[in-house]
Amino acid sequence: MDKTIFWLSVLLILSGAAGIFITYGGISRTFEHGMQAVSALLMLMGILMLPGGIFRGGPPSVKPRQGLMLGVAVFAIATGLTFAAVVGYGPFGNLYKRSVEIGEAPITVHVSIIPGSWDPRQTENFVPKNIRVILFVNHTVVWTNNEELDVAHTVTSDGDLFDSGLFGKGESFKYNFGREGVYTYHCVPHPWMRGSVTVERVPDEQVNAILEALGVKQQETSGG
Ligand SMILES: [Cu+2]
Repeated sequence: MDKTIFWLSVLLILSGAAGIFITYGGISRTFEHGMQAVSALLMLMGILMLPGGIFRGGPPSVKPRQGLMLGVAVFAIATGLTFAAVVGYGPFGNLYKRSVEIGEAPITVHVSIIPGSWDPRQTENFVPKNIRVILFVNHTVVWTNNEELDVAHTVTSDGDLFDSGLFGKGESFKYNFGREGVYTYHCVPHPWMRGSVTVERVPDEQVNAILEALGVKQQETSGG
């Protein structure tokens, strides 16, 4: 076992983990993308170096009991961190909340809640029903209640991501989608009213090309 390589790789993994923790914790947002990339790289280097440190010059000479305890400790920490990330606990909470922090897109997409949507026989309610948007191009969606009668609707995410609450005739609800994915939604008082938003992410150059082609003035894409 090579102690220098071992501790260096542990240091790399820890600093990488710290970097990822900090960016996901929303402490530093300015350098978010760069910092995540660097942190992930540090962590990867550490993980790749670790076996070299442990097995260099023969198998590790830890006593069975010590080795077992070390193994259990490392496993427990890794499991804990993974679990925290999956459920969005603590600093990982922002992993899921980031969708609402993105700000408005250069282009707004409109979905109409057409007259008679309150009636189950009206199968077209959210129009268009299934839409695709691109991050930083048109991730801002506005739903407008175009009922002729005084009927309120909601735009409620199936996955607890967004909920307009009831909004009446002539009113609208706006949401900025901040992460790629498929988001299905419904209306609470009229559960047969269903729709979906598919959010896609394309490389920055492509975003610029699309905006240029559409003649839209570009906005600052990084949050601040
Ligand atoms: Cu409704």
